[in-house]
Amino acid sequence: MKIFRNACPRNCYASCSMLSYVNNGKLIKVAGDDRHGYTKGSLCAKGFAFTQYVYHPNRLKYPIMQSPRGSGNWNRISWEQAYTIIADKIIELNERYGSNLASGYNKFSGNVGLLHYAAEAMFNSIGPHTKPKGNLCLTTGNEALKERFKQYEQSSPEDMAEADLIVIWGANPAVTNVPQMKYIFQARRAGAKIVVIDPLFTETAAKADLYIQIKPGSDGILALFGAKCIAESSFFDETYAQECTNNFLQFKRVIEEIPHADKVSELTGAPISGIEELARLYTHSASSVTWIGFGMQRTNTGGDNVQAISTIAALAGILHKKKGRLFYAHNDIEHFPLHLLNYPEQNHSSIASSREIDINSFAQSAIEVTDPPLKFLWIASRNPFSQDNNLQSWLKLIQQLELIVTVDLFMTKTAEISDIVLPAAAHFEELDLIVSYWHHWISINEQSLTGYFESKSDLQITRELTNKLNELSPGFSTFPSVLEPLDWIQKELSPEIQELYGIQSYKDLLSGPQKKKLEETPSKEKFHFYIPDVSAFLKDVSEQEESLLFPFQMITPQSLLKIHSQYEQLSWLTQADEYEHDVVAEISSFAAEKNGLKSEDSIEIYNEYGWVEAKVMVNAHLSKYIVLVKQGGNKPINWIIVHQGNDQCQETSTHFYDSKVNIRKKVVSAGG
Ligand SMILES: Nc1nc2c(c(=O)[nH]1)N[C@H]1C(S)=C(S)[C@@H](COP(=O)(O)OP(=O)(O)OC[C@H]3O[C@@H](n4cnc5c(=O)[nH]c(N)nc54)[C@H](O)[C@@H]3O)O[C@H]1N2
Ligand SMILES: Nc1nc2c(c(=O)[nH]1)N[C@H]1C(S)=C(S)[C@@H](COP(=O)(O)OP(=O)(O)OC[C@H]3O[C@@H](n4cnc5c(=O)[nH]c(N)nc54)[C@H](O)[C@@H]3O)O[C@H]1N2
Ligand code: SF4
Ligand SMILES: [Mo]
Repeated sequence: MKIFRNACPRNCYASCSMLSYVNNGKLIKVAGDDRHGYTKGSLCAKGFAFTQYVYHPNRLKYPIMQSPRGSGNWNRISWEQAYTIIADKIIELNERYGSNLASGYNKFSGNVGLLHYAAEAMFNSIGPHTKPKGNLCLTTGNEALKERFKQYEQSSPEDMAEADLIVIWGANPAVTNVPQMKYIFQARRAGAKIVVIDPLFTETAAKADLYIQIKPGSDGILALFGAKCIAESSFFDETYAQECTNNFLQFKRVIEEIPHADKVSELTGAPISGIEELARLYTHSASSVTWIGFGMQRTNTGGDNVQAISTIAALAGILHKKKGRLFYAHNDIEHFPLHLLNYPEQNHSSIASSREIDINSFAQSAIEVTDPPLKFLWIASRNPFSQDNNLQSWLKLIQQLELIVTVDLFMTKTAEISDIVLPAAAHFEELDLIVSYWHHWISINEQSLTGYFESKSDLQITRELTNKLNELSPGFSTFPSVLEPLDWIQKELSPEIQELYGIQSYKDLLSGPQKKKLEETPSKEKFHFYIPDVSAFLKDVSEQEESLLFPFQMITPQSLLKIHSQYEQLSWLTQADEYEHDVVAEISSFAAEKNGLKSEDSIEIYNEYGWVEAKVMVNAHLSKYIVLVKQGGNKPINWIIVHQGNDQCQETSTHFYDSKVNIRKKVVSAGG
């Protein structure tokens, strides 16, 4: 039996490191790694289910091709055939249009390892092409925090255990960040109060001392009210506040306009007692934590709300001489050279650079670009036909594409509409480096298994495709395909990174993950207060009031036993037939009564983009404004979700929760 050190490569806060137990080349067990100072040996159920994931009967074994597209008429092809078809197409498009702009890719978060930027490197190596720009998870919040702090530095989430108050705005760690819960419980055992502010009574809310059910998108006004209470408290030291910030006096003038608790209650739907208790807890806390979740910034008003919440966090911090902390996410990954992501683009004689398309409106924008139109799409680490918004535009996009290649481990909704599907390696089958966006630990992911049938790592696929391109058209790609995975790892562990993590080589990571050296006091910069136009802000919140046509806001949050569309075919985690089940629409008792519905009734959830059939589940905890639906499944709800963007053309995350819908009973025809 051999034991290897791996790291979970999912787009998950925890980036757990794990041990894989391999006997005669077979993975027999996965365990948490107790050398990881943050996860301390824990894994979630998805981590433990990797032994089933790796050998799942639905895992893709060989390159396959279908004709015609979408027919399900798949045939096995060799890697050599696959590379030849793909390289021929890229080269032919280049000859047709005089550049590679007609070739492009869409990639996101299937595997977040640093060596998974191989596709980006390969495309850069062939010169200007079409690529996605942005991040659909967390950009809105990131941009908002950049306005408040020039450089937002997040302290160790392990320190949450020492807080006396933890206020969680729109995050659901009991589902999305399981290892963090032990620090929250530790704080609670030592007497801390836990507050959860969320439109849904989540698994995290169920563990809280105070739960505030809020109307989606109205956090800002609640936060500003709390900020006013802190600033007006008798303990508050204004002189110190002026020293720590650069526009406190300007902010003080805004405070006058912030309404009283009764108006805040009317606008947010939160009870006055809850609002006052929140303000009291913040005012009396000596070491508060304010946690801004990704969930609460998935709307058009999300950015403003993040700014308002960072204000209450800053004031709480100032009140107790910098002892209050703010958590969102960090960008430690940007310390790394990211040689693959930043691989220099090959020069083109007349085109300066690649064509960038906003990832939030990828398909819609891709159909709009012409000269040349997008004709070849490479999809990796991504399942847009389940997880993206605006799927009607995706349908149009695929009609214009001459070749779609998807690299994945399973036959996803996206693979189903592709021409060629290439089998990707699982993380045990490749070497990689994993950097979290939440804690500050780095983990190596050793290769513990040989490839599953003919699957290959994304990096290996890139290397081989590059060779084929250069064989057919010498000099087409500049990608150094001779470099091995370990060469890329060593390039990432530059002298600066070694210094930052206190290591001398990758070998140090083989004996355990390492933590980045953190500065003693993060956020040393002065806080710059958010100065909202309060009356416009209030108007925005009240205008969100009921639309008669689409009175419900549809929230489609993350699920405990899945990562987006992943793992939904694993019987260890879901009921075998759950994938095939109807969509379940949770509605409030109020909505059920008003629409004459009961649990198990068949309905349609609809809006201007279409409709999706669903089964009703009446949820007594649900607010009357909300319809709650899970992501993924065989009939993804994303068919009726469209990101509207914002008027200011700012960089944002996708506004998945700005989705207004209505419901209607499904009419069953006489024939049944
Ligand atoms: N098990 C599991 N874990 C995951 C993932 C997964 O799919 N499954 N995905 C990972 C990824 S990629 C991400 S981005 C993170 C997301 O992590 P989280 O942000 O924790 O998760 P979400 O489910 O997006 O949203 C959290 C909460 O925000 C609430 N919310 C929505 N709108 C508002 C609002 O206006 N105000 C307030 N106060 N709350 C609001 C929702 O009701 C929801 O309960 O999770 C990561 N972890
Ligand atoms: N309705 C709704 N939609 C949402 C959200 C929401 O809250 N509501 N959340 C959004 C968020 S925050 C996110 S992050 C996105 C996630 O969007 P996606 O990243 O598209 O979602 P996943 O379902 O995780 O799909 C990743 C795919 O990558 C594959 N994969 C895994 N490992 C590898 C690998 O090593 N190589 C290759 N080539 N493929 C691999 C997986 O099998 C899977 O099919 O979903 C978004 N969509
Ligand atoms: S999904 Fe998240 S919590 Fe679960 S094992 Fe992976 S990193 Fe850890
Ligand atoms: Mo995400």
